[in-house]
Amino acid sequence: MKREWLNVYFVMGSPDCDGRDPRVVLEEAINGGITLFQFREKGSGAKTGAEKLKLARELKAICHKHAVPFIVNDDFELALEVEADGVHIGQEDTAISFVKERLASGMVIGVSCHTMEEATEAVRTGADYIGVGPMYFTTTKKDIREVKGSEVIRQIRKVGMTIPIVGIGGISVENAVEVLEAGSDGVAVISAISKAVSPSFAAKELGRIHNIVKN
Ligand code: FQP
Ligand code: MG
Repeated sequence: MKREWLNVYFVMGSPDCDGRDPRVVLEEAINGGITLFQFREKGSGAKTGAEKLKLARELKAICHKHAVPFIVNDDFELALEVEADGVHIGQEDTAISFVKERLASGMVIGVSCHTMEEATEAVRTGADYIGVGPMYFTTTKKDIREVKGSEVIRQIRKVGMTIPIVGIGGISVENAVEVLEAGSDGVAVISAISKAVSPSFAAKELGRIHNIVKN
């Protein structure tokens, strides 16, 4: 994968879209310049089974039409089935080693980390990138760990780890600069784009901020 994939990473499933069509929200986010998409069909009202599979295929098609890579959250079997570009795995999900053995060649594996120790272990076991969070308080995810802000990212960079990092959790245009300045390659957001009046404008703003900090 390219580090630049993480610049503006949009994570979303149908429950995050406030009743709007997730396909339309994704199209708008892509128009606004997102660089990576993760299908995270979770929470109340989330689709399962054949409906989840259908939505995954539709969202992947939209991504690929615009050359945006498509990642599946948690479910590596679904990722394989829809020929996703990768999978994102948390500390409470299937073990990285188990997932890595089963992925198709070239598929990316992202791993959630909350501490320096987890980051070190993720690198050792072959993660392609890590998602570090929660940066800030969020209501999108119910089972969050302690909020530590950008401190963990700063620590990881301080010891010289070069793995691609994306910050996640409560990130918005208000605090994205801090995350990027701490050493994150990009920002991952759910509601900042999915619940925005204009997902396209929200994505564009995050891209603009990324550009200012990193160039
Ligand atoms: N980082 C990222 C990424 N995506 C995620 N989904 C998470 C972290 C959180 O398993 P996890 O992963 O802790 O919770 P959940 O499966 O409920 O999302 F960096 F890719 F943006
Ligand atoms: Mg997970």
